[in-house]
Formats: sequence, structure tokens, C-alpha cells
Amino acid sequence: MVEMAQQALWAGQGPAKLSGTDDVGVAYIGDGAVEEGVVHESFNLAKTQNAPVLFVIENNLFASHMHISLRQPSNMISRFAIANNIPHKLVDGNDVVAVTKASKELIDDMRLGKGPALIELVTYRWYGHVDWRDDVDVGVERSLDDIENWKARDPILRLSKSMIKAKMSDLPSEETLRRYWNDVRQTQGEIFKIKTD
Ligand SMILES: Cc1ncc(C[n+]2csc(CCOP(=O)(O)OP(=O)(O)O)c2C)c(N)n1
Ligand SMILES: [Mg+2]
Repeated sequence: MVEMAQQALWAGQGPAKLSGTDDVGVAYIGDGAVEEGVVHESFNLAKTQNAPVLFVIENNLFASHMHISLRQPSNMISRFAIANNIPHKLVDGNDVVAVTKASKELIDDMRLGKGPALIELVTYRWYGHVDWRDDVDVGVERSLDDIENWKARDPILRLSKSMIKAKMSDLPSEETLRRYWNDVRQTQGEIFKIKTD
């Protein structure tokens, strides 16, 4: 996971600097992965090299089985952008439109030569770190209420609801979308069962 941050750093730095293209590197990093020292070296290096890299932090509040409040003195990962003088945005990670808009603004600036940027997407991990079930991680402590409240903020359903409301497309109804979603979940479950049987 963390190595990818470094690769994106060089992917961003290489093409843009050597061939003059407006390519940018994008590194996706979890709130737990941020605890690796190399990530902080990458933030520092990206800034000092003015590399066009967008660090996308998926802050889903859990690293494997531990909540962020048990691991860090603050639940805001973008404080590391401030420490490195990197422009950043803190966004509702379950709002597809907000994420797209904020990312575009940061990437537009990067393409003007303003160097790296960081976007923190606050969200919630519905499932286990390594599984599709809700609470498979050993020792994970969280309430079912929390999971249900976050599920009500499902980004895909939220987006389709606003598209239907804005009459932006002839999308199927919410009920049909829910049926599709349940079909996908069921198929996922069946595949998993075949694999583990
Ligand atoms: C380089 C490296 N160091 C340590 C680990 C061990 N590790 C496995 S899961 C994990 C935490 C991941 O947390 P996060 O990035 O928030 O992912 P999530 O649990 O939300 O899927 C770590 C540190 C690893 N896989 N790779
Ligand atoms: Mg996480």
C-alpha cells in the first residue's frame, strides 16, 4: 500500500518534469497506512520537489481492527498536509460530487505547477479489512448503530437519488437500484462461499 505512494510520487514527478506533459500521479492511502514513516517522507519529498502528486487519503476511521481514536491523537489526517505546507481539502468521502469537484480543483492547480496536494475523504469502513462481512476482524469494536448510520450514507445511492431528483438521467428507480445492489451482494457472497468451501 505505502510503496504505491512512492510509485505515484515518481510517476507524477517523472513524466511531468521530464517530458513536459500535464500528467499527475495519484496515490491512495488509508488512515492506517498513513502511520508508516515512509508516507511522511513521501509528503516531504513531493513538496520539496514540487511533484504533481495528489495524495488521496481514505479516512475510513479503522486500520485493520483498531479505531483511529485508539491509534492517533487526532482523527484528522490532513494535519500532515499542513505540516508539510501542502494544499489540502477535507471532504465528505461519501459525497461523489463533492469528491469529484474538490479533486478537480486540486488537480487543476497541480497542472499550473503548484506542486502536490492532499485530499482527505472522510468515510467509514462497512466491512472487515480483509473480508466482505461486517465484523470479521478479530477484536474490532463498533456498534451496529454506527454501521447502520453510515450505510444510510451510501455514496452510490446518494448520487443516484440526487440524479433522479435533478432529472439528470433516466436512471432506474431507487427500488430497482437497491435490487441490483442486493443481487451484487448475493453474488459476492456466493463467490466467497465457493472459494472457501
Ligand atoms: C508496508 C506495510 N506495513 C505494515 C503493514 C501491515 N498492515 C496491514 S493492515 C494495516 C492497516 C491498514 O489500515 P488502512 O490503511 O486504514 O486500511 P483499512 O483497514 O481501512 O482497509 C497495516 C499497517 C502492511 N501491510 N504493509
Ligand atoms: Mg482505514
